Amino acid sequence: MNGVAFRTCPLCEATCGLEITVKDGAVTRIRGDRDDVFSKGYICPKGSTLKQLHDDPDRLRLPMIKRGDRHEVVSWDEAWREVERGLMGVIAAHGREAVATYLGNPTAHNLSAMTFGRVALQGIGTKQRFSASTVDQMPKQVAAGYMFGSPVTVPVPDLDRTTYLLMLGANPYASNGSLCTAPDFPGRIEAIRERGGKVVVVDPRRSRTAEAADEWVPIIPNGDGIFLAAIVNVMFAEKLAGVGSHIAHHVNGLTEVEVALARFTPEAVERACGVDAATIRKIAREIAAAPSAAVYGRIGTTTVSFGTTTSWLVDVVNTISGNLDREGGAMFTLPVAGSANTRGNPGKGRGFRIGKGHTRVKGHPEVMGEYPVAALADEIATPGSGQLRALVTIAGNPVLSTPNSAKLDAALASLEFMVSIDIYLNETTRHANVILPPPSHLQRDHYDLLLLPFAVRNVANYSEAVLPREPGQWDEWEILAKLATIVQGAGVDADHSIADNLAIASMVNNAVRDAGSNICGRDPEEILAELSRDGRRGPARMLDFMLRTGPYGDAFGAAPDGVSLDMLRAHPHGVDFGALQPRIPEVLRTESGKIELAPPELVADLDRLWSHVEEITSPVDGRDLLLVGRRHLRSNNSWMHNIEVLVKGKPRCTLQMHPTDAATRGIANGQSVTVSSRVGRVSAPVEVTEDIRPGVVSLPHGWGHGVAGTQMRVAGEYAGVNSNVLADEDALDPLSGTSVLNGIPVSISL
Ligand SMILES: Nc1nc2c(c(=O)[nH]1)N[C@H]1C(S)=C(S)[C@@H](COP(=O)(O)OP(=O)(O)OC[C@H]3O[C@@H](n4cnc5c(=O)[nH]c(N)nc54)[C@H](O)[C@@H]3O)O[C@H]1N2
Ligand SMILES: Nc1nc2c(c(=O)[nH]1)N[C@H]1C(S)=C(S)[C@@H](COP(=O)(O)OP(=O)(O)OC[C@H]3O[C@@H](n4cnc5c(=O)[nH]c(N)nc54)[C@H](O)[C@@H]3O)O[C@H]1N2
Ligand code: SF4
Ligand SMILES: [Mo]
Repeated sequence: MNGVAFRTCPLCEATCGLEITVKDGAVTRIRGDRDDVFSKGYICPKGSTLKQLHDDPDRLRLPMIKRGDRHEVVSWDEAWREVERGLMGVIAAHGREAVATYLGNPTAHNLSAMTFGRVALQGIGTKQRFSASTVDQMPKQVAAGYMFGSPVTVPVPDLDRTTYLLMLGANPYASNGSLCTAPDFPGRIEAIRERGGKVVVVDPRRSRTAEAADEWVPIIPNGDGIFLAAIVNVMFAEKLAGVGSHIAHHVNGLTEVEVALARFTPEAVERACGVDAATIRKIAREIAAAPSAAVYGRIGTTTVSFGTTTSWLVDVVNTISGNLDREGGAMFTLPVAGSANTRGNPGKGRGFRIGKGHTRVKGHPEVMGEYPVAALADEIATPGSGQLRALVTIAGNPVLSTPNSAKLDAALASLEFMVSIDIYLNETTRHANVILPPPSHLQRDHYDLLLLPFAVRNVANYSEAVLPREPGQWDEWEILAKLATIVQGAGVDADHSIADNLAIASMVNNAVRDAGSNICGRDPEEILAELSRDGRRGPARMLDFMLRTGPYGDAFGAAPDGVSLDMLRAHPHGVDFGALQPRIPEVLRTESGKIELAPPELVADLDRLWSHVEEITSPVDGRDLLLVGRRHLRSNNSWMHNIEVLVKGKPRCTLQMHPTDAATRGIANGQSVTVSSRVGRVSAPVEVTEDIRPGVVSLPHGWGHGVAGTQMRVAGEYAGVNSNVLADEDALDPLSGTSVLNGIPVSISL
């Protein structure tokens, strides 16, 4: 094929449009698509490396089976037979609850996984589900669930219209943003300042984002909860609080919040959060006085022990400052392909609960149908009834991404059977009996089903595969459907399109019976026939259904100008449905039909939060420093380190340390030191820098390559160390099961 193709970058949450030139079947150039309705030509250094990723000789093209301590390439047929033997063997001997699943981050950027991941999980039929959510955003989802009734109803800062942005624990100059889909996030921040607004960044490190802001507030790690509690306190005490007439009738619990936070005065919390009372008061007054303001918290506020309560307080400040659901404040996207908050009864629902089950060994509650990944190693390694014997990983590398990695690494080695759907033989998949590789990112269709619902504009963008699949290569949805078919006991020869047909039929049947659907009462057969015309199947068929029944959908003819997959195909640069619009009360799914500003589960956590105020910040057993993480623009969690152009140059896996901390310990720049926590130790070179708060050190995650049995040559040359060897699997936010990955007590030895 020759020509130019347009495609959304699937690597991070920014969803940039790419312009890809193809000559004689090979990609010759990738640059930003200037006509993309959302990204307008913006691209970061990772976007153009989709070509290198596609060409990477280490990227798996064929399945592998582990024989002894080596992986050998096998045919798909052989791989499927081994999957059946292994998984059905474990199920026959120990039942379905002996099989665990782990879904990694790239599933969120993958149309196949977003549509057929569920099909695979239902096929496996286990409640032992784990994912990267509990080392990431789960606290935001739990807080949103309690406040707004659905865990997908997370408000996003209205970046393009706000006049004041308070950002905590996020570094979009490196990450390009998260749970706030905004291509060229840095440019959007700069625009706030250009139009006379103000940007304040709260972070123990002077990140690139902090550098670009008007003000850097160097907080003590895990201090954000009490810092925000004090901001709320000031707003009430100084009579600055007011939810605004636009939502006043839709808020429960305003007085309860005021009372519950009465003790969190700036003077009470300043020592524990490291931000002086005067600064806290000033920021509270600035937010209240700003024509519009948005508070936004991310990884540094969620992967801490008060993640959920902090995420709640972010939106309490947004609400009581009158900025929730209004232009320039914190708003709700209206997703084109629909979501849980566009379905069902507008304005009312069943609310949100956790704890439908508990983990066997340590009793952690279920949250959103899964258990904390921090519990996975114990559940595998602890003998007894209910012990996990098999694991299926889909696009995940938990050995580098999750706490007490050394323990998990050992536990994976003890499994009876493991299957990984992955493109690399890496630190995690080296334990897999079978690895099933999906096609490369350029060989698949794309739509950001999970990320566009958190975008700062209402947009839709569908892209078709740029390169064809190699003969015999299974698409990722087919791998997932086949896995579901096999694990349901249908045998390796059964046709996986049965799983596809059943799944779409069930979606259609539910919609025609749903009073809130735009196809309620229609003939399901007619809808199915229309969807399947021209042989359409798989994720494209499901996406077409979601678009047409979504808030802008064509309702299968009832709204002829509405959206369908064909309509998006005719718009390769995407379709922009405009800036965010107010959605309260329609977006709410609480039982009361109101915003619950003081959910009992969160108010109850305030005693624990208060104990943090009183805690003397003295060293724990000599561990006198707090470790935090960081990201780099040219990196992507653990898995893009095999691309030379991204990893070459100065080593990035360094331990950042303030000059005072280095001097008191006699440490020179570049010197290698040992970092120890309760659970492990690693050695890393020190990078002495003023850009970090004294008492805090920073090591990035996702490194620690070059392990025996992996096949990632470049990553092995830039191995670095695995920071999650230091993360404690027992340190969790109890409300969401999310691990403490920031603010880990550590000590340094030479
Ligand atoms: N200390 C510390 N730890 C952290 C974090 C932190 O900030 N600090 N961040 C946490 C966060 S936010 C996250 S999201 C997690 C990530 O945790 P994980 O999702 O477990 O890890 P990733 O590094 O994203 O690994 C992705 C895996 O998917 C594979 N892959 C890539 N693309 C595809 C694809 O299209 N299909 C398939 N099947 N496989 C694919 C890669 O080869 C790799 O094995 O890490 C968490 N861990
Ligand atoms: N280049 C690149 N982009 C990525 C990724 C990547 O690995 N590389 N990963 C993607 C993923 S999966 C995610 S979830 C997003 C994450 O996106 P972000 O949330 O923006 O994550 P980070 O860039 O790690 O920024 C987190 C910041 O929190 C600070 N911090 C640490 N502890 C605390 C604390 O207690 N309080 C406060 N206030 N700050 C603290 C850290 O110093 C750091 O600057 O990025 C995504 N984009
Ligand atoms: S910012 Fe994210 S979406 Fe945009 S080009 Fe870079 S990796 Fe791709
Ligand atoms: Mo993440």
